[in-house]
Order: sequence, then structure tokens, then C-alpha cells
Amino acid sequence: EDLRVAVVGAGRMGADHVERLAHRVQRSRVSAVVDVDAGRAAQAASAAPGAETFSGLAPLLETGAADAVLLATPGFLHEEALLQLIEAGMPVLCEKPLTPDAASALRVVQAEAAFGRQLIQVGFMRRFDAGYRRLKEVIDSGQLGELLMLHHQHRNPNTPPGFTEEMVINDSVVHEFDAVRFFTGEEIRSVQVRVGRRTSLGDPAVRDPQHVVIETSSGLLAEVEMFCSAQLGYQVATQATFERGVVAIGGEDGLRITEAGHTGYEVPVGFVTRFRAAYDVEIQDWVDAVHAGAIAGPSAWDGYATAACCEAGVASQRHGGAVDVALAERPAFYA
Ligand code: ISE
Repeated sequence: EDLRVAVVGAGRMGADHVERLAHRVQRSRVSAVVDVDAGRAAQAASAAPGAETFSGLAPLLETGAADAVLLATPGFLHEEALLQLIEAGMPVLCEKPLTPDAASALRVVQAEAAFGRQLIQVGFMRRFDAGYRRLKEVIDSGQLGELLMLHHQHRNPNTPPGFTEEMVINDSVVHEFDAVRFFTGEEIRSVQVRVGRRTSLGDPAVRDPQHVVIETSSGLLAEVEMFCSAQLGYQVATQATFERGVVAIGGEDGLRITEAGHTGYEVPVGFVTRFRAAYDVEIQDWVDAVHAGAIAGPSAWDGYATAACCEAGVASQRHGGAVDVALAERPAFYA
């Protein structure tokens, strides 16, 4: 039997996931699309034959039209929805962020721990990217010795309307917080954000680019160039420095095109294209895990821990200096 998935939130990511579930993911189908905007719900649902549309989560849950939910509404709507879904015992893939701040994320963690089983997977799709997985294997194998440092570049073409200074951290650098935790298997101890020379080509309300230094619990340093209005397209790359070598991922992995007077690689236009394959693997793994009754991807704890890092990052943006990350005790449930 196909898993009946309801996609809640039919914006950019929601609509992309509808298309993915309808055409590329096996053993699942989109049974419902939920959005307050009926036109947007209908538009997204048109890519998935047989999908019903709903205006909210409550009517969806009442009809029993779904076995699992893919939550792709804006982050500020997640807490209420997640608490309802936990109560209903419904497996959910929640797009990042889990919630917009650490206190609300912790409430979700506690509700899930009280429920007693992992229901939530957080949409940190980079963990499913082929390059990320290869690098993680090299780190874990020890073949190049100890990992010493991580250098990240995260460049977006420009900022969407309404993008704020805090979103540089909460929306964008949140991925590197998760990446550093994924690669090292450690929590993050402190975060420092500095702003140097600024581009004249971005939104004047957003200082750009920003440089972030992350320190893990054992003292490993990672740094991030976060450039939100980089003009050139979308680039996410990492270089990892080991005792006996360096590994680079996220470089030139697309087509190399040679034409009159020029040779070079295409730059993806945005994250939906850059991480298309990673999203496919992420959603297929999640569907398979729900079928098997054992969700194991990035958890609500990862959502909470990264939200705490974001708070430290925003505090450092405002006041300077390295800011310690304060985490609540991790429920044994997430060990
Ligand atoms: C966006 O929300 C994402 O999640 C992308 O992965 C990230 O690269 C971008 O900076 C964010 O705005």
C-alpha cells in the first residue's frame, strides 16, 4: 500500500515536495494538500492526481485522509501544528526550522519524548547530499587522521523580499550549525558572528556577507562565509582539513560546458535545484522509514539544538563576541 502523505503548506518547498512525492518517490502518494490559500492548495494539488485539498490541519486530521504529514508551512506556524500531530501520533517530516526559537523547539522535544517514539524528522536535507555523506564517511573512517577544521561557503544569489538580518542566521546559517553537528557528532559550544566589508549589491537592511565562527564541545573550529546576495547563483561548499589531507565537497559537480571562448561549470540557480537529489533521497528515506515504523533521520533534538545555536548567533550579530550556546539536558529518548 502506498503511504498517503498530506503536504501542509503549498509554498515553494511544499509545491516542490508535492511534485517529488507524485513523480519520483516510491511507495507513496500525495493524498492531500493543505493551505489557507485555497488557490495555492489547488495549484499545488494539480501536480498530484487524486489529491484532496484542505484549508487547515484540523479538517485534514478529522477525515483521516493521511498516514503521514510533510509540514512545509513557515516556521512560526510549526509549533502548534507539531503539537497537534504528536497528539495524533502522526509521523511528520518538518521542513526547517523546527520552530523559530529554542524555547518553542524544546516544548516540541518534550512533547515527543512524552509520546515515547520518534515521530518527527527535521528537513536538514544536506545530510542526504552525496558529497556530505562521502565526507562524513571519510571523517568517521579516520583514513586521513583526525578532523581539524571545517570551512564552509554558503552563497545565495540574493535575498527574497522580507529577508531580515536575523534570517541570515535563522534561515541560512542554521544549515551549517546542523552540518557541523552532523560531521563532528558533537554539540556546538559557542558561536561568533562578525561583519566586515559589505557588498553594495544587497538589501541595505541586511549586513552582508557575514562570517561565523563555530566551536564544538571538543574545541574543533568551523567557519562559515554566509553571503546572501552573492549574485552568481547558489553555492554551498565545504573544505575539511584533516591531519593528513584535505577534502572538498560541493565544488564543480555539474556539467562542464565548453563553448566559444569559454569553458566552465554551471552554477545552480537556487537550493531547490542544487539539493534536488538530496531532497529526493531525504523524502524516499523518510517514506521507507514510516513504512517500517522507525523514523531515524534528523530529529526534533537536532531542530532544538540548532535553534539554540541560532539564538547565540543572533545575539553575537547584535552585541559582538563569542556567545555560548546553552542547551537543556537531552532527554535519554534522543540518545
Ligand atoms: C533557505 O531557507 C534554505 O533553507 C536554503 O537551504 C538556504 O541555502 C537559504 O540560505 C535559506 O534562505
